Amino acid sequence: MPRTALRICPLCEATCGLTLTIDGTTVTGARGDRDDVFSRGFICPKGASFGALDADPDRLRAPLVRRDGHLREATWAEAFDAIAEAVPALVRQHGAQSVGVVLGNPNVHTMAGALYPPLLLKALGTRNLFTASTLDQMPKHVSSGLLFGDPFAIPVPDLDRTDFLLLLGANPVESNGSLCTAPDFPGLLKALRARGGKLVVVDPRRTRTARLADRHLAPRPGSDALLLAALAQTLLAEGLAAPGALAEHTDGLRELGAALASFTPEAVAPACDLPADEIRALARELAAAPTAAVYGRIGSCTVEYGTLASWLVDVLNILTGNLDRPGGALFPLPAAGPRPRPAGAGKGFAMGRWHSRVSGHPEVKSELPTAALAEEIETPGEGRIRALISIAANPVLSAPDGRRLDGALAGLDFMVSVDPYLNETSRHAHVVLPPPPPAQSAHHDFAFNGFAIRNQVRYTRPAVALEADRLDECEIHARLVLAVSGMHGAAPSDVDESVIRATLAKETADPHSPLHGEEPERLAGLLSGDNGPERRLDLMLRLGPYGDRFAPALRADADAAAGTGMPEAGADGTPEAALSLDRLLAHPHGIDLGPLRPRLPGVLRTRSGRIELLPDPIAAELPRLRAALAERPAALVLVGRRHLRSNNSWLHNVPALVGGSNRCTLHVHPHDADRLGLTDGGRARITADGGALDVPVEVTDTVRTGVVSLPHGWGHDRAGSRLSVAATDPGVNVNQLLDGTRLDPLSGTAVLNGFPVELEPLP
Ligand SMILES: Nc1nc2c(c(=O)[nH]1)N[C@H]1C(S)=C(S)[C@@H](COP(=O)(O)OP(=O)(O)OC[C@H]3O[C@@H](n4cnc5c(=O)[nH]c(N)nc54)[C@H](O)[C@@H]3O)O[C@H]1N2
Ligand SMILES: Nc1nc2c(c(=O)[nH]1)N[C@H]1C(S)=C(S)[C@@H](COP(=O)(O)OP(=O)(O)OC[C@H]3O[C@@H](n4cnc5c(=O)[nH]c(N)nc54)[C@H](O)[C@@H]3O)O[C@H]1N2
Ligand code: SF4
Ligand SMILES: [Mo]
Repeated sequence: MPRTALRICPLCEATCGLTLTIDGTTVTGARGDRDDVFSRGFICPKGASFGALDADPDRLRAPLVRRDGHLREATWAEAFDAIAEAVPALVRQHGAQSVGVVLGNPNVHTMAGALYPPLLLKALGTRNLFTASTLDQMPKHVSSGLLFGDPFAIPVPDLDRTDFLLLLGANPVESNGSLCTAPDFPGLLKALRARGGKLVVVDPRRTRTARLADRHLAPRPGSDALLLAALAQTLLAEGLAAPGALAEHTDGLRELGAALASFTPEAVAPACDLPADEIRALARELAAAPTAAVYGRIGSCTVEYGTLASWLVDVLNILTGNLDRPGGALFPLPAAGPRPRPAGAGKGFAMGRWHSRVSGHPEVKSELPTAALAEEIETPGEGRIRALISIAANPVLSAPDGRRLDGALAGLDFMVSVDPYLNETSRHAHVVLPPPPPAQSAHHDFAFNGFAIRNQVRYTRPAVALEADRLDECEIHARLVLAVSGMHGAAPSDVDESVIRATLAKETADPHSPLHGEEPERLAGLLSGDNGPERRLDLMLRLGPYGDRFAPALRADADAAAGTGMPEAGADGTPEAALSLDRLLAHPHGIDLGPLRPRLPGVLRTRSGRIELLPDPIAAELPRLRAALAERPAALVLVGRRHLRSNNSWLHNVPALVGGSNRCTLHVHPHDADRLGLTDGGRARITADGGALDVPVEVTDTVRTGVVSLPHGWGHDRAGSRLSVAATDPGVNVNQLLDGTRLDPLSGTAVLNGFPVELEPLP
């Protein structure tokens, strides 16, 4: 008899609740869970293919260990023995920096990826950390770090209530949103318009999102910072800036006017290739909207002035008084996150505390640019990376100059990949540790609840029991931590228990905590959960903003002993919000914690305890932006694109998700095609800093003139991978066009959009 089970979808940031149909141990279907408190039944084609992805025959079933140059199946014990033998020895001989760590995107989609990498890094003591952030949202972390003192204090647009949404460089109808977790983003945009709100989309392509908009502006790629600066300048110059209550928490309002004075609409219009009148009109509309939110993503981050653009997004939210108010952009309060702290001065946000060895890139958030990984492996000298631990990452396709990185990985002394596939990156590993298919994993969104448009909390236990000979990914990570830290063979639960003890020791020592003076050991004994990760989730929920803080158990004891009650728990003071794992398990479709609420000034961790509107590193970047006004733009630049049925580099192996319009083709505007002698269905050679690619051409006016578009995550033609479906239509790796030198300097983020290319027809 088929049964059903719930599973939060891990395939994009929307985190939809799915109802899986399961026959035996096979997922035979997936539909949206109509009772999910957040997604209410929404599903997209990726979620609907959950079963096919889960059962992909190319998924690795057992660990692989390299012997005599060949990767062969091995037992888990053999795999971890190999790691415990190699890594500590390398560290002893060459130091902690000789081990690099790469963390890829799916780490934010697994519980393991949230709970263990910090422990792994601590155990290794390496500063050579590279993540997907420097191919993605690092500019936003930097701008939030500088403005608010906390790189994770990222305001999200209040899609449910806003009257005006200005959306730049994002295509949520295909991506389903990012740094804005909102199931059915397309439906929310339609609802916004249906209630009389306005949507303005800024994108050099007429995307499916742009087609939903009241207005679509198609500027020259890379010019968002200029456009946004001109919007801010207009507000300030025309007396339209109205920060309202924010003013009392904000420094630098007066200085901002002078800093942006030269970015008038007329000054930026040629570089943006937009009429000055239209920029001015947009600024006035933004100011006039009862509530409004400005939101920028990939197309405004992975560009030359990504940090400035990210900063200006929030400058506009502040100048219009929309930051931290309903209908504007608000700070979420996730259930498993820290409790809000009292307002006051914080430690501030420091960058550049150390630098990369070869090119001297400043660290940001303890990370170095992923674009610099290859040179850190290749360049001889003290501190060279000799071993790499890659978790859920495929930088050979996702980062600039994959060919160089491919070569560099091949030269490593030792490499571990935690990955379900043998792909372009993991094929270089000496040990591959495959996590189980997603139906066999529990799920909670530690990362995305912090960016969700509604506070809510959900947890799903494994929908299918873990197969024999499989290890849960949390256990894989825990064993990895033990293997590199000289504790090989200890129980993986020791890793979790030591975190629990350390957290409780800190909590009970805190005089402001209601748990001050309690016995950590006793509290640990009160935790529920079937395993280490569940116990840690229980702890985080109970200590979190809506947590019960152990009140029921302690109150029962206290009442019995002395009759003194514990303080009421929960953000809204109601026992209903008193969260714990047990409470969550009793609500399989999740618990709604309400709309986002204002959180200022409590979120601020700057040294001043105020919003620092014009921080020094930003002010120092503005002259560079000003200089861009005089630069002659390249004749042809490239931007990316995402397809609804794709996900970065790893979903091309599911037959239902590839083919049709999801192909690796170059979009070229008809005028450019005519000018260059290109034809629809023909082929072209595209050349840039990092190399040349031969690509099929699709002539379409959905891309503006002077811009071509090629998706990323393709190029599945390397020997030694095991991706049989993807290999039949491999596509090309767009990132081969880059040599890794183009970075947004403040954040170390690779410029993946708006770089110059040349194009010629192929016979
Ligand atoms: N040109 C260009 N390049 C880009 C982008 C772009 O827009 N344009 N986008 C960038 C962005 S935003 C990102 S986030 C990066 C993403 O790039 P990466 O961080 O490299 O992530 P993916 O390409 O998604 O590869 C994910 C890897 O994780 C593995 N995996 C899948 N599920 C699991 C799991 O449950 N556990 C584990 N351990 N592994 C798993 C997959 O097999 C795959 O090897 O790409 C970036 N690269
Ligand atoms: N289907 C699908 N969904 C995904 C992913 C996927 O690969 N496929 N990846 C996931 C990940 S890791 C992420 S980070 C998110 C990203 O989610 P989004 O930020 O929505 O990313 P994209 O869909 O790439 O949209 C970026 C848009 O920016 C435009 N653009 C390029 N350059 C510029 C510019 O200079 N200025 C402006 N204004 N626009 C520009 C591009 O034309 C493109 O339409 O999506 C996530 N969801
Ligand atoms: S929108 Fe994202 S989370 Fe929802 S079903 Fe699709 S891939 Fe899964
Ligand atoms: Mo991403």
